[in-house]
Parts: sequence; C-alpha cells; structure tokens
Amino acid sequence: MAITITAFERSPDGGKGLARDTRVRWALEEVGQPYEVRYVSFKAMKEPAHLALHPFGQIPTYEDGDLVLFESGAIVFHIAENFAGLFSSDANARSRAISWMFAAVNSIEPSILEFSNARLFEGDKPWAQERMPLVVARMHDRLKQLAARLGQNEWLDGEFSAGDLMMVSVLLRLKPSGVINDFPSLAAYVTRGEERPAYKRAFAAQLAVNGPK
Ligand code: GTB
Repeated sequence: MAITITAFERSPDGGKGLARDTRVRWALEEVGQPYEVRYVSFKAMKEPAHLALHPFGQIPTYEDGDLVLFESGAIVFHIAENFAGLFSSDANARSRAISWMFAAVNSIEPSILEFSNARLFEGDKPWAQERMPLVVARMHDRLKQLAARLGQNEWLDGEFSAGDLMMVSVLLRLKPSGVINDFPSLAAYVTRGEERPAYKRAFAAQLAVNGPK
C-alpha cells in the first residue's frame, strides 16, 4: 500500500504552499518515495474518521500500512529515519539535524505563528497596536540569533538535512509579510531551499490543487 498523507481539500493560502502538508511532500520528494494524498475538508477534519488519525482534527497525517502519524515534525523525522537522503550516516551529524528540527518547530515557529496570528486575525482588537511591537521584537530576536548561527553557510550544519527542510519550511511563512527580507541571509537560505528540485515538485503538487483554477 502506498504512503498516504492528508492535505487541505483547498488551502486557504491559495497555493502559496504554507500549509504543513508541503513539508511532508517535500521530505517524501527528497527521499524519492511515491505517495498519495487524501484531501480533507475543514468539516471532515473534525469528524470521527479523521479524528481517529489526528487527535486535533488537523492535517497533515501520514499512513503507511498499520502506521498512522500526525505532527509534521514527527512525520518528517519518520521519513528521514526510514529512507536515505535527509539524515547523515554520521550519528552526531544526525543528532544535530534532529536538534535543528526541534529548533524549527519549538524555538522558531512559535514566534512566527504568534506574529502571523496577530497580523491576520487580531488587527481589529483594541490591544492589537500596543501588542504588535512586542510580538515583532520576540520574533526578530529569534531570527537574529538564527541568522547569526547560519552565517554565510549554505545550510545549518554541513550538508542539507531534515533540519534544514524543517527550518526553511517554517521560515517560508515569513514571505507574505515581507519580514524575511529584513534578514537577507535567511531570505537567501529560504531561496536555496525553494530551489531544490524536490521542493519544486512538492510545491507544484500542492499548487495544482490549491492554486487559481
Ligand atoms: N503542529 C501541527 C503540525 O506541525 O502538523 C500543526 C498542524 C496544523 O496547524 N494544521 C493546520 C490545520 O489542519 C494546517 S497547516 N488547520 C485546520 C484546523 O486546525 O482546523 C496551518 C496553516 C493553515 C493555513 C495556512 N495558510 O493558509 O496560509 C498556513 C498554515
């Protein structure tokens, strides 16, 4: 049976590739594993059949035989563990890549999500203007630290790894607002990720479903 993932029936981003199925598609493309996609409506996500796969009623999920996974980071980790291409064969390098995967979802993504939510959903709140500088400052601090560590390197730790795949995926969320351009080295890092053939295939696959018809 083929690997099956779930994705939005139609992503609210209209094909920008920002929903989290894109990072899973990207990982599968990097390791050359074919996969199928089951498209799920917002309504179906909250129904028992999907909740049996994902306790929070979200996408993406990953099914392979008896195995069902949720959480994009865990799914990418599983793919990297089981198929060659995203983890080094050197044990220490692999562990460092895992650190970067956790850093992406645990140290970088939260401040970006907070910013996106403030920008897109909270602008009309009476406290929005007062809070925004705090939200931006928290995100900028983290991004500055990340840029300092990346320096002029191509990837975060030598060869491209699952750590870079997760980090670039998280940073892509900063493109629509233009914030990524405040950090030229991170913008260039994201572009390097987007230029990978595997990313291009993943992006095109989601665009075919979510883009303008
Ligand atoms: N921590 C989980 C993971 O990494 O897998 C988070 C999963 C998640 O947030 N899934 C979202 C979802 O299913 C889709 S990706 N939402 C529906 C719901 O909760 O009911 C988040 C997302 C959605 C839309 C855009 N966009 O349009 O730009 C970007 C990202």
